Amino acid sequence: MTPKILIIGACGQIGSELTMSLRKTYGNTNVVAADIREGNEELMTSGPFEIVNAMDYDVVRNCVEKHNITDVYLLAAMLSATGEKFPMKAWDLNMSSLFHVLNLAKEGLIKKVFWPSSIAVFGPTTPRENTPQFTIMEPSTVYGITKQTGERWCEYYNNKYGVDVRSIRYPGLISWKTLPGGGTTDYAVDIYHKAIQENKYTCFLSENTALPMMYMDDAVRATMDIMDAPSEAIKIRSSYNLGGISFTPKMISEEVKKHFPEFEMSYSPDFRQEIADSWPKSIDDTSAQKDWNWNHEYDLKKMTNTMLENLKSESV
Ligand code: AKB
Repeated sequence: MTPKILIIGACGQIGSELTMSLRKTYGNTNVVAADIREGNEELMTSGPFEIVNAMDYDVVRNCVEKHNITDVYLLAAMLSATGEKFPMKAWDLNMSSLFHVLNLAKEGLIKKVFWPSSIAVFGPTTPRENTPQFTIMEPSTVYGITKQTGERWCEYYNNKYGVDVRSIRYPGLISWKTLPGGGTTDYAVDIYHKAIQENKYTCFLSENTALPMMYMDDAVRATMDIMDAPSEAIKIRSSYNLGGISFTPKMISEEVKKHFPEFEMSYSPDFRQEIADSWPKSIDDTSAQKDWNWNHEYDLKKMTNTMLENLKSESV
């Protein structure tokens, strides 16, 4: 049976690309995009679009009932850097939206839930190299605390109420279509825009700060694959580690220099440095590989070529 999908937070960095991929696979009319604000023309006109405040249970429920939704992808969230500026808002948004969707699934109104977690669930006491699936988790950001708490609740709703919830710990995501907003890994998107516009970039992290990252096409594929997998294959109901590529600001600037030899990178670390220093440098995702055949495709070189090609053709 074709699912009827609702994406909450469809106008954001992941949502805008995931919505179009899901529409391609399941048909435009079967994928409802929803957000608190309007998005780009293509997203709003290629299929159903609704204004939805993810914190308002009645609005979310009405939308689910109106469109006979079976699967919800909940992407609305406040990310790590903005979360540090507005801790209570981050907690309210990230937790209330999750409870609304989990409770709709518990009541039997929807069948399947996707909820993204993040490498932010890890903290300064976590082993930072090749971070295991199961390890010490003491997140030190509000965003990380919401994601860690959310993981516990997802697992609880699955164990106690049989809710079919699936989740991935996204690394930093890199894309050219929609800008990220308020994250610590955003530098790895900004750098490409600034390389094209100004041939220079001042990075808010120091040159040797390694973080796990992933190109958007891989992240979208992972999201669709985990949702497509048979329920019994999904053995972890908190959230799966997802590795991708690990690189530093210096490594990405060297890759950019291959395209723009005059490109200049400087460093001016701010409050986001402390956040980055509390996160893993690289991730072990063998559980995802084993359970639902995950494998990433993009490396730093291929990602840089793709980013610059697309941003260049957009700017002419
Ligand atoms: C952030 O930097 O806050 C996000 C994330 C890693 O979850 N990109």
